[in-house]
Amino acid sequence: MKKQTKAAIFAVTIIALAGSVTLAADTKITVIPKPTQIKPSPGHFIVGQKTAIYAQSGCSDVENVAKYLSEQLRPATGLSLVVLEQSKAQVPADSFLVTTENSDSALGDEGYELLVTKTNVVLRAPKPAGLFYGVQTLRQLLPPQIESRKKVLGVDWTIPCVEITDKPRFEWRGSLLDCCRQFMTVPFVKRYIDLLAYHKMNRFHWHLTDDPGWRIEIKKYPKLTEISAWRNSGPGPLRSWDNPPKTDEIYGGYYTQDDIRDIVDYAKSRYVTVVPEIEMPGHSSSALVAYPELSCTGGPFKVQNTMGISDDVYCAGNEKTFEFLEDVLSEVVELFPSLYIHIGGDECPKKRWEKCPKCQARIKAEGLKDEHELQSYFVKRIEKVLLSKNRRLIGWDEILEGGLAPQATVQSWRGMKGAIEASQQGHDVVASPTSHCYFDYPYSKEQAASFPDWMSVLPTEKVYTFEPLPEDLTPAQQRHILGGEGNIWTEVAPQEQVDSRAYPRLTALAETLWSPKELRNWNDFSGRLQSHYKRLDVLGVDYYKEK
Ligand code: TNX
Repeated sequence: MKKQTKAAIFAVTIIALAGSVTLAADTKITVIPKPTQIKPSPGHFIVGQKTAIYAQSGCSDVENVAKYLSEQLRPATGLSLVVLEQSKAQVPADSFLVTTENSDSALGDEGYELLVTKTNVVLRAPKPAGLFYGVQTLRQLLPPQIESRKKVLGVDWTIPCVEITDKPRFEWRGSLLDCCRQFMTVPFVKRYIDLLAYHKMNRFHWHLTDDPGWRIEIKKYPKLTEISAWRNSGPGPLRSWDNPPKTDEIYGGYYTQDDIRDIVDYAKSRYVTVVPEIEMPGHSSSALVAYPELSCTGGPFKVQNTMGISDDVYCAGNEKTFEFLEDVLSEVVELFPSLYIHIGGDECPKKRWEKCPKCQARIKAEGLKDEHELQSYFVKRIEKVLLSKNRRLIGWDEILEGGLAPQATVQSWRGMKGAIEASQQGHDVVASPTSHCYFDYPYSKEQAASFPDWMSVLPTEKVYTFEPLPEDLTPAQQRHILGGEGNIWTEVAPQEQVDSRAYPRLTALAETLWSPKELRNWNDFSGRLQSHYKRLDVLGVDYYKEK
């Protein structure tokens, strides 16, 4: 690199650090998450009637990104930008070029470089995922009205001239959505995924089974959707254990296997991997309502219609439990291409196991010390099932108790302790501590007054301080930290409230997981967020308005 170029990059970095990059035409680059490197220059590119999109020839994934770009721009502009195959090395004037050719391999699987000049827009990336993220940046470089689904008149569709080089800090940038405590419709789930992709997030952690409802169709066990998916609560936030609902109104729902395939495909086209979560051994009582023979006591049970954790869990001494779960997981892996399958593993009360003759016999036969080791035995058996299907197990940090399954990945939620322990043991980690990543919690003290008392206050500014890499880890241990997740548990968040739980906190998390640590600056971010709100407004996101 030339000395001059280096100096220029340095100068721009300084400007970028100091605040939003201000351009000659008074256009600000307010992209969230903040790109690694931004070099603005005067002028802008105008998207108009004659603008074309050229895509590298012979690569369907690249062509799909080009088509996606055209589709994103069509409704608001009313322009149908043609997607053409690139035939010459030269980029014609008044066009976009989308290509994986001649890109810098150091940008990795998800990075991209974007060069906007007055004559054209060149988007290069080593891999199609990077091109997809380049398109997300382009959307945010255009006026906010670009997100309108209806034609907008009187707006100049300009993109400021700029050179952006960008790649993510972490490979796992996720969000959990709990569709058990509250059922969410298929279009809503797709929109949730869309908004994740818009913020360059790439994992949708789908919480599909829990005490208050089982939400995934399993062909071999039809009673899971006939019985376990429905509860007597009516709609709305769940009430507490000691104050059950005063109605018998049926509430629930489930996703058919066709729904799931549809959602998984949709997510794939947005470079989002859907990681399903099938809870075991605890948080599983909805399954026991339909199949009480899998419990320690034999039931009968009712689908829980309140918050709280059920004492009834899968019997760990009964072979039928493992047959059932193996069958369920066989159907799950057919539906979800994700390498990782989440098995929950959190908050499993040991009360039933302590009194259950079968569980006690298992402890004895396997030479286990106690019920914690019985849970570890359970998880290790399930890991073998997943490994035999070429999948990897991920579970909440309780799976550390009684000994970690040999190849398990740990999702740390009770602080970062689990993350540290697991990575020190050489295991991969996804970090989502309640302190920074629980977006079901209230934003403020005032809001907290009407929320369950286990929840602490989590303003966006605190989310922005989230650091997934604990300092006291060695570099080798740090490499085990894959990234993080923002979790939307929904005990008290029906579908219509999910937006305001997630946003703006997810925008802050997206930046902590994508952007270089050195660029982190709350004042700069909150300035960009003010502009970003205009985009969220047009997207129809009902974000929470923090004072
Ligand atoms: C803890 S996080 C849970 C969830 C609840 C959440 C509420 C975790 C692994 N378990 O079941 O919904 O707290 O904040």
